[in-house]
Amino acid sequence: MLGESSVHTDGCTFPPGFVWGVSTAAFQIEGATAADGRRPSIWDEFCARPGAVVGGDTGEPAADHYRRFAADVALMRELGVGAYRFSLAWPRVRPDGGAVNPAGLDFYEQLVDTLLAAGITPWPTLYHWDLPQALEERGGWAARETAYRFAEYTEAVLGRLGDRVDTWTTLNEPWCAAFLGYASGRHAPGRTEPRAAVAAAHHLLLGHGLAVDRIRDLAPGARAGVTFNLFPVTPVDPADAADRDTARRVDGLQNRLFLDPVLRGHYPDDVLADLAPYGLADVVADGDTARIGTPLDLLGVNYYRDLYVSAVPDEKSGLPSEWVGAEHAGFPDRGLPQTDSGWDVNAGELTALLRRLHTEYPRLPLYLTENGAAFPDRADADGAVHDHDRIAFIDAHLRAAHEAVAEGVDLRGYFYWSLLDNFEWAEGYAKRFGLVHVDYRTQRRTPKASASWYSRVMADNGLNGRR
Ligand code: IFM
Repeated sequence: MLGESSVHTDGCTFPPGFVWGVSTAAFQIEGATAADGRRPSIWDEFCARPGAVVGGDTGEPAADHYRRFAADVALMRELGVGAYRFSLAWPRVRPDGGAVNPAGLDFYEQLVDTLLAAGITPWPTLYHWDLPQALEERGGWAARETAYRFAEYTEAVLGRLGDRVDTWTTLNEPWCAAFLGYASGRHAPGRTEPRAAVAAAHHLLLGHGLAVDRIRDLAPGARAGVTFNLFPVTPVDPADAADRDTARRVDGLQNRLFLDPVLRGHYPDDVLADLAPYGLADVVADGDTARIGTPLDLLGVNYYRDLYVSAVPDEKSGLPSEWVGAEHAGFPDRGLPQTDSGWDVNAGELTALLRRLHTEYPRLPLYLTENGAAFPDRADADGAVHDHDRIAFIDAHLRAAHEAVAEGVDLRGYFYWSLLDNFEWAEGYAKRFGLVHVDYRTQRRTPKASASWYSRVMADNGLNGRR
């Protein structure tokens, strides 16, 4: 036991007040990419490049949520969703990174007010990867200036919504934004410049720290947090020094590069050494780490998979595996079941991850802000989807999360990714993560079997003894 806990393991019931939610992100569902003054983001530009996104898919029409948000909120209400985690599109709010576009803020104000009227807690994220293209043209996240523009964007959002939102998240998964965006080039802006990726990671974190300051100033009493995608890492051969060192490095770049400055106020020494050739120390100015380490109220954790690593470089780029994403790194196959994304399903490692966070970065409430899976869902003639694989996936991860809670880990919420099928970045629309099926031709929404199952879980505050 990690500490005193009043939680009973039998029945898999979560503590009172546990937050049950669903997650989405602006570019993945909104569509309407040219509406009401929105200007292009790096993802609009990336999607236009031949071969960048599977099937040539783009941010249009996505799930047309920009026009259908009221119906989507009504659907969430029917499902009994407690909190809705969504992101705001910076290119709607400050379309070129500069002047504010009031129409962009109007949209999010309506969304938030509609959620509040439906009794659903709005849980906004300020940055989920859609940087205004105009800022990319001035250097993107590799440029320090972008962190200051992010603070100004935060100011504009808080100025409008700071009086009615309780919990703010600054960034979603900065590892992806920095390393997939600027090193492997598999995400927008598609750059393959390792030094730029390292600078981007630091500037994202600096932007986070500056944004937290703005949140404190403009919404006193609101909670501020950040969301990281974190990975338990196991060496394939623990007896092999090279595999062990790969595991240390992968953990360093994918986990501790973000956790340590934010929660301990400094970069880890081994990561600074690993990244010395790529100039990490060169971009850290006096006072940055203090600003990045400004105290938070909660940590958002996105968990999809663990990593089972050995010392193999990425064939295409020659970069270390942790820079390109495990699915491209050529790590050995363990024979575990996999999702449609090719990700191993290993729920047990979620318990280990939560335990580690609780022990190594103590006293911070944790929320699972994303967990979910794409499966090759097949709709019947009437549109019904019997996605029992997704139900089994969520069930297993909730049991793993509950085990951590029963040990005393301060986990306070779970958000399924995602409410709707959506644009899965470089994979386009082919990968479906939703509880709700979207027919992209008609925009018809059909809740899958997992939606009614999850609706009961939320109502019961857990699995209620279900097997
Ligand atoms: O779709 C993404 C989301 O945008 C960020 N976290 C992982 C999800 C599934 O890949």
